[in-house]
Amino acid sequence: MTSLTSDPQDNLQPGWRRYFSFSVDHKVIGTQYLLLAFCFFLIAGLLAMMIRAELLTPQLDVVDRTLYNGLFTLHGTIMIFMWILPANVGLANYLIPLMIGARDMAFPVLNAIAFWIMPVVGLLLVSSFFLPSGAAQAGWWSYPPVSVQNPSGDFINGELVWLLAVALSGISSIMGGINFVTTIVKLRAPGLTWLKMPVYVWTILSAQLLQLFCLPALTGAAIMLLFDLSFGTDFFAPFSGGNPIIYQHLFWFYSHPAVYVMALPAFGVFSEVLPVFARKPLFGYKTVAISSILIAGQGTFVWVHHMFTSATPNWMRMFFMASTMLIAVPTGIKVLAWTATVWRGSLRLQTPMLFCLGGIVMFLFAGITGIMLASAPFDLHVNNTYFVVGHFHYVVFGTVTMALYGGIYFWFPKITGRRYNEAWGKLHFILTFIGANLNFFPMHPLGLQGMLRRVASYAPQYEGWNVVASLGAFLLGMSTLPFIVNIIISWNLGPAAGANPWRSTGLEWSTSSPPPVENFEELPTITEEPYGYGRRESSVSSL
Ligand code: HEM
Ligand SMILES: [Cu+2]
Repeated sequence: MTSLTSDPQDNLQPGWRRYFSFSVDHKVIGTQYLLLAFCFFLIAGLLAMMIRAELLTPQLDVVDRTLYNGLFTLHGTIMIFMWILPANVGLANYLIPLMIGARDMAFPVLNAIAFWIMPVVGLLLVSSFFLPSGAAQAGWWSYPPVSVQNPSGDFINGELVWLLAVALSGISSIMGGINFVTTIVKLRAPGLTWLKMPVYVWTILSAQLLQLFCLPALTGAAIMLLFDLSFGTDFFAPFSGGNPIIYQHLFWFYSHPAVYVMALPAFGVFSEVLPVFARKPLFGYKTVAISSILIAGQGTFVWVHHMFTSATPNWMRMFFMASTMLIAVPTGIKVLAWTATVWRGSLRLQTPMLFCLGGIVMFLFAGITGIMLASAPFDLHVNNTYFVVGHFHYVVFGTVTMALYGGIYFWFPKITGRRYNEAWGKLHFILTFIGANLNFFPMHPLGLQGMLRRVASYAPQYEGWNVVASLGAFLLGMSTLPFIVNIIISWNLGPAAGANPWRSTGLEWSTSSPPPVENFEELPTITEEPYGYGRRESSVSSL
């Protein structure tokens, strides 16, 4: 065993001030990512409330069409690039070195640089609303030809700022990918073989390999599109001979796998939380671990399911329909394993567990509508309708945001050294679960009845379900209040948590809360399999 000395480079500021400093400690950076991402979650949520306020009635009454386009474009973009992705990176940054028994990430300075790019990305996106020509209006996918039209003639316009922001966030994420993959491959503690790694580490490895492999396609495409828009090139602009379909391929070559970059860490959180609150080992650990790599591998061969209506030849539709449906296999394995893990367990329904169970239920629903959409004949009918919007919100909110909440509650005692308030946590869960289903379920019947997405006004026949959805959205907006109050008060005044309040067997719980700068007093040596609940219950309770 190697003993560790503290690193003079860590420059830890006292108290909250450290989160505003250029720290290279992965725990500070992880928390910085989480705090930044949550602020932008609130901003994008506010944009969603404005969208839902407009959709409360069939007429155009709250905003004008130009602003509405900017609202949904920036809502989607900020939610993805400034909430889900960086929040996942933040949690992983905090946890990965602790879970593999390392003292930090492989490249701490690169880690800090990758983080500090993100506030710039967020500011660029939000500030674009204040440009004379307004924010980008081409939707979060920014398809040409809409995205290369510049009716205002201004050189600095919303679309240009949008493209810069997306390219920058891509550069930050590629830096992160290099760092995570190197850390997991090279810095595992002695004895931590591949098949002893916690499932969360497997999911982050899979997700970050996808970032490295696929993200350059989007970052490159965004830069090329920027040239088309601002410097008159014609890669994708159809009026001068460019090919807009190539842009769609490059966009989805990343943005489908991006769904797994967002969802795999959520699967990791479910796999960590369930065994602790069911007091049972994770069912089928090895299969669950390997299925993450399978999902990532298969996930790079399905992107054309977003392009069934883009003049795609039939053979291609058939291929991508089949490849998409095949992903249900490794995904189904996970759902089965989670079900078997809680089956006949002595469940403790505390807040992290509630969010994970709620998230799995909503993921099951998203999986079913996903299989429906994978079928090309069905997709031809509902493409560009609210059915699609409903489906992916069950993924990005119902699954990933719920898992993030669950993970934040679960690791809150580790990060802060304090306990959160359980009653406020449960209230938060109930409001969120009801709000989310009221908000996103009605989108499915609306889509099946033909209501198009990205419209600020609609035919009166759609009003009923839209009222339900908007009320659900406002409830969802309010649901964040007990969370914010709980986090702020508990972080300052909560009772001390101790090293291992959940009596978990995970390595991150074997060090103090919060962990010392160098994470472990001594580098641990790993001898046991993960998830020793039940098997090792007696030794655990002596902790
Ligand atoms: C907080 C609750 C949320 C509400 C009330 C909400 C509501 C909506 C609505 C109504 C639309 C459709 C706008 C339209 O087509 O006119 C939309 C689009 C979208 N939302 Fe959300 N959403 C929420 C959370 C999220 C989250 C967590 C994500 C995470 C990625 C997300 C990502 C998107 C994306 C990518 C679009 C598509 C934008 C586009 O069409 O270009 N949303 N949202
Ligand atoms: Cu996809």
